[in-house]
Amino acid sequence: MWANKFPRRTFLKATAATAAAVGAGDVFSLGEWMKQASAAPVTKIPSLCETCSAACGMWVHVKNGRIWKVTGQKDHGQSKGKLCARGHAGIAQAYHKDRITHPMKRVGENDFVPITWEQAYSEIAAKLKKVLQEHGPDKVFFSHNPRPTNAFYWPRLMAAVGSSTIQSHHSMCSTGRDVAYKWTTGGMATADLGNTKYIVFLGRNYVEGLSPSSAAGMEAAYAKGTNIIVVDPRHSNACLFATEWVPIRPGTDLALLLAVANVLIAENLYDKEFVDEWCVGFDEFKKGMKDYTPEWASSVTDIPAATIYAIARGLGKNRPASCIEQGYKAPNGCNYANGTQMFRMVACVNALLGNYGKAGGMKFGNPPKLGSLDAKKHPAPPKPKAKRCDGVGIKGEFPLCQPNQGIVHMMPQRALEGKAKAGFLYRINVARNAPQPELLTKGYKALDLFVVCDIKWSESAMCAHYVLPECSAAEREDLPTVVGAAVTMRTAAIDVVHSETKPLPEIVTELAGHMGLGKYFNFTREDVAAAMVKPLGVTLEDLRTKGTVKVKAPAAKPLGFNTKSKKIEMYCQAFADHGYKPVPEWEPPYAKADKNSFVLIHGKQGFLSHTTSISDPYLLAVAKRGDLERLWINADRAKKMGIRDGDLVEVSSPQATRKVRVKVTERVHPEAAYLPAGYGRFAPFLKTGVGYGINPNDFTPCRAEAISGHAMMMEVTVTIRKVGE
Ligand SMILES: Nc1nc2c(c(=O)[nH]1)N[C@H]1C(S)=C(S)[C@@H](COP(=O)(O)OP(=O)(O)OC[C@H]3O[C@@H](n4cnc5c(=O)[nH]c(N)nc54)[C@H](O)[C@@H]3O)O[C@H]1N2
Ligand SMILES: Nc1nc2c(c(=O)[nH]1)N[C@H]1C(S)=C(S)[C@@H](COP(=O)(O)OP(=O)(O)OC[C@H]3O[C@@H](n4cnc5c(=O)[nH]c(N)nc54)[C@H](O)[C@@H]3O)O[C@H]1N2
Ligand code: SF4
Ligand SMILES: [Mo]
Repeated sequence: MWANKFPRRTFLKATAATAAAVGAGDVFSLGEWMKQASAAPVTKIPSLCETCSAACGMWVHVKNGRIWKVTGQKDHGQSKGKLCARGHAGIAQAYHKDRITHPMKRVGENDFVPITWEQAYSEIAAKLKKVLQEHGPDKVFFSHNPRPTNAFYWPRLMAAVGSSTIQSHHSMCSTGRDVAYKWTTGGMATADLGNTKYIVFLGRNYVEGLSPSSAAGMEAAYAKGTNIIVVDPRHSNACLFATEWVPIRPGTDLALLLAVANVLIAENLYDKEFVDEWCVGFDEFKKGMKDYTPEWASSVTDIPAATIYAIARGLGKNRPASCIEQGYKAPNGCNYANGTQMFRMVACVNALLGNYGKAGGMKFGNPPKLGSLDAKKHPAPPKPKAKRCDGVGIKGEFPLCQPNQGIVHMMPQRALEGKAKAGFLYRINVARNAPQPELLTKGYKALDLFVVCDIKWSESAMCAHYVLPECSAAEREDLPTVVGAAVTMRTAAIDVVHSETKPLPEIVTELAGHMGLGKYFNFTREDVAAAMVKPLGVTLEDLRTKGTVKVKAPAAKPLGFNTKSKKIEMYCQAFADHGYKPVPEWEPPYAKADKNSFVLIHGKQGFLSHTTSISDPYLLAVAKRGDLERLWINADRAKKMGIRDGDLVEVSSPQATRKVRVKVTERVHPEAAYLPAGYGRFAPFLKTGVGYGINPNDFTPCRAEAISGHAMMMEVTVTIRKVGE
């Protein structure tokens, strides 16, 4: 790029000078420099990809102190030797134009000034103390996308402050699923795809919502003839490896599962012994399923009754090597009003198949256990007693939501209601990734203190009083973690690119010091890391050279369920106690299309992570080349509306109106319009990808589902009309 800015006359002069210098035997020539630079040795440093939660093991190849390329670690269970496009591109974040290079203080609308770390810490500490004095720790919250290092440091600081509102990103991701499993099976079991004979995916898309190993696993299962049923209103790329695509009306998977249970029971295809031994409440459950026939479900789901019978019988006849895959975000992790009960049904249908702990069924993980700091030498702060400010665990609000997940997307609303006063965000961009960004932005700005720690500018950072710049993944060593029966750790591949950025452990420790809470941080990150790996017989040096180190798998645990009854709760007493239906019943989604409207669904594209990677110039180029930002609408409906492929349309809901081009296709249910999820950023400080494509969250109101509190991100109908250029 520099050559573009190089005036031609200077360039000619420089070339002549270089030629003369080379003639005189001087090594200073561009050609010589390039030869030396490319011949420079390459060092391979183990790291972990930070671009999505799969955290694949990678080797960073470093040449002349700069990142040259990355490759996947073979021994790491997520990457298995490969990385996806996002991983290859994401490592370049270190050099990204949108990096935050100094601690910043907001002095006006979209107006920030750089300050010193010392000033940032002192001012944050003073303001936080004021909030604590005036309102107590009940009104302080912390939200993050948990990774090993921040999951250790930030909650410890929050506990020291006395706050108990610690939230992960899950209310925008999988809280519906996680709450349902917690109260039904005591935790999440995962499908044994390699050994199953018949598997049903409910929207879950291993090929686009991916890790390299998930996509490869699905391909391998398909190649060996596994029956793979993909239920999705959209023909997603997972259908490449599906025996059958079953299009479904958005938000109605619950009805499908009620009918599958009905058939398994009515046709005696369920595993009676397993149910007798391991389930509670089967009689009530059986009674509850009685009227949910496939004929009934067909009218709700728009799936032919014959297909529903075929799915139920396919599952029943192949049990226990058959299952409903556990799901993630799709379709109900956080997407529809009936999400939590839908996932209760996934757990219950798997129970009817008696597949828990069996080959080809559902298996619980048994990870090796990491150690922790010696509590005598390094006393942890006492467990905070403060009331949470997101309503979690509170009777009448969200008593059954996971306390380690919380309800992150409702905090701006709670700030507007005066229920929250100070907030800290780490590695999370709620203002863009949750519904109704305008409201979120307004709410965050209403806080007395709002601090965001990120590596790049984001929509959330734009709302903050203080922005703390972390150094990027390639520039830091982090705490170890386990993956399968192995330990893995990120190590620093390059020096920090911007000298004023810091790794998180330093930031938290120094901030704690300014709060007068330094006694809870009397250790280094290395001390913590060493304590974590010690019981597994691994050293930090092992990890720094090998990246991922296999350890002995813990002895297999006998089958068991971590619920109150120690069984699978087909009838859930806790649900009954809190006024929720103890046996799942049909509840329609809020959003229903009519002849003038569509339910707006969305989903991942394999080369983008949420909305962040569209700011990568290479991935943006891929999107632009393939017109991949388009809204999908069904060909028949498009024809009736006079809309042709490539037309510009206006999409409207009560929350927003946006313009986008359409992809007219047979690959989407007539009542759904599908928007790829990774577009439409608006933070004014971003230099790449801003304003390209549109974000589904703009259309959806910000609300919390009744049981688990998730964001119901697909509960919205939109109208679509063709507009001129
Ligand atoms: N490329 C990429 N991969 C990722 C990520 C990423 O950002 N990018 N993020 C990671 C994360 S955090 C997550 S949570 C996972 C998410 O992984 P998934 O849950 O597999 O992915 P999504 O794309 O969110 O799922 C949306 C799918 O649900 C379908 N769908 C919509 N409504 C319904 C419905 O009513 N019923 C059914 N059956 N299907 C429906 C959509 O058409 C779409 O295909 O992906 C992970 N992997
Ligand atoms: N439109 C849309 N909305 C979505 C989704 C979507 O695909 N599209 N996906 C949904 C799902 S499944 C999820 S899980 C959530 C995810 O939502 P988030 O948890 O917000 O995840 P990301 O968008 O990946 O990243 C958030 C922020 O982390 C910052 N970051 C990256 N690396 C680092 C680092 O090393 N240190 C620090 N301090 N910051 C870093 C990024 O710059 C970014 O601003 O979004 C949900 N919402
Ligand atoms: S799946 Fe891709 S983006 Fe996610 S961690 Fe692995 S390489 Fe990185
Ligand atoms: Mo997610």
